[in-house]
This record gives sequence, C-alpha cells and structure tokens, in this order.
Amino acid sequence: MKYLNQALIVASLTLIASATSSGSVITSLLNPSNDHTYYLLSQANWVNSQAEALTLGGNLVTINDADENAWIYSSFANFSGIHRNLWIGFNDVANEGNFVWASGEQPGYTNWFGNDPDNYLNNQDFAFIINDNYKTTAPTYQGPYIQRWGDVDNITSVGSLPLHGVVEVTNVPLPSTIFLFLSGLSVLLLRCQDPRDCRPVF
Ligand SMILES: [Ca+2]
Ligand SMILES: [Ca+2]
Ligand SMILES: [Ca+2]
Repeated sequence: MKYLNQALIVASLTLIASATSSGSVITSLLNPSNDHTYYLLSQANWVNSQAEALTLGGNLVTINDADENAWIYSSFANFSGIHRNLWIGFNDVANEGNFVWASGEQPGYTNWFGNDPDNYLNNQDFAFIINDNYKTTAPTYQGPYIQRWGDVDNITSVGSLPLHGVVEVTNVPLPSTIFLFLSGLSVLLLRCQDPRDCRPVF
C-alpha cells in the first residue's frame, strides 16, 4: 500500500509538471484594433509555449508595430499584479542571426534593447519583451527597458522574473467567410449552366 501511494504521488507530480510546463492559459483578451485574440500563458520555455500556441489555433505573438507592442505590454506584463517577461514569436532557431516570426508574417518592426540580439554564449535564439521591473547586476543590461526586446535561450525565467508566452490568434471575420462561401457557390453555378459541365470542381 505504501508503495502504491508513493507511485500515485509520483504520477500526480508528473502530471502536474507536464500540465504546467506546456504553458496553460491564464487569461485571454480581444485587441479591438485588429480583432485578434491574445492569450497569456503560464510560465514555460519558448518551445513549449509555442507548442501550446499551436493548440490554441495561433502562434506566439507577431508584433506588427509599436502600437501592438505597447498593447501587449500594458495588457499582460503585469497582469493581476505579477511582473513577468513575455515571450514573443521572434526567433532565429532555423538560421542563426536571421530572426523570423513563428507565424510567418514579415512586418519588419523590431524593438531590440541595447546590443541585443547578441546570441550570448552562442545559445540565444528566442525573443522576449523585458519587464520594466526586471532586475540585473549585469552592467551592460541595465534599464530602463521601455518595452524593448532581448534574446535568450530556451529557458523559463530571465533575471529576476518568469517568462510567459503571449499567443496571437488571427480570427477569421464572419463576412470574409461568407464571401468565400458565396464565391465558391457562384463558381459551381457558373460551371453548371450547361448540364453537361456539371461536375465537382474540387
Ligand atoms: Ca500581430
Ligand atoms: Ca541566436
Ligand atoms: Ca541576449
């Protein structure tokens, strides 16, 4: 019985660890300026946070401009009174020095801090937004950070603060969906004006 209890405890802890390490959802918000839905995830490394983003139907956030950067920071960096650094989708995993967004978008906007991205110790491939409450003794990494970005490796905290992913889901507006449906229907109808041409188009 004693061993059974121990086994159950180990199994439970393993389940808890696997649930929390993947970055579960803390809260979600709609950004009225682009109608995209954003999720704040629990503390996790970049790879696990991006995996969770995919299951939510999106990616770690793509920051298209300064307005979106400011909105994300004000919405999530200190949500519920907890200071945190924020994972974003920018990374150079595939090609060192060539940062790309997880979503594949190419907005061209960047907001790096100081000398970053510096790929410190040849091992930093993931970008995050630095929280203004971040504390460090490193002389080259002092604030103010003013919502700027740093590159770090696949870790779960940096400096004094945890790392949390922000997910962006691009909602498909209903009018576009209806337009696509009607377009497809009109193609079908055009093809069927002559009964001899009626056939599946896909
Ligand atoms: Ca975006
Ligand atoms: Ca790198
Ligand atoms: Ca760095």
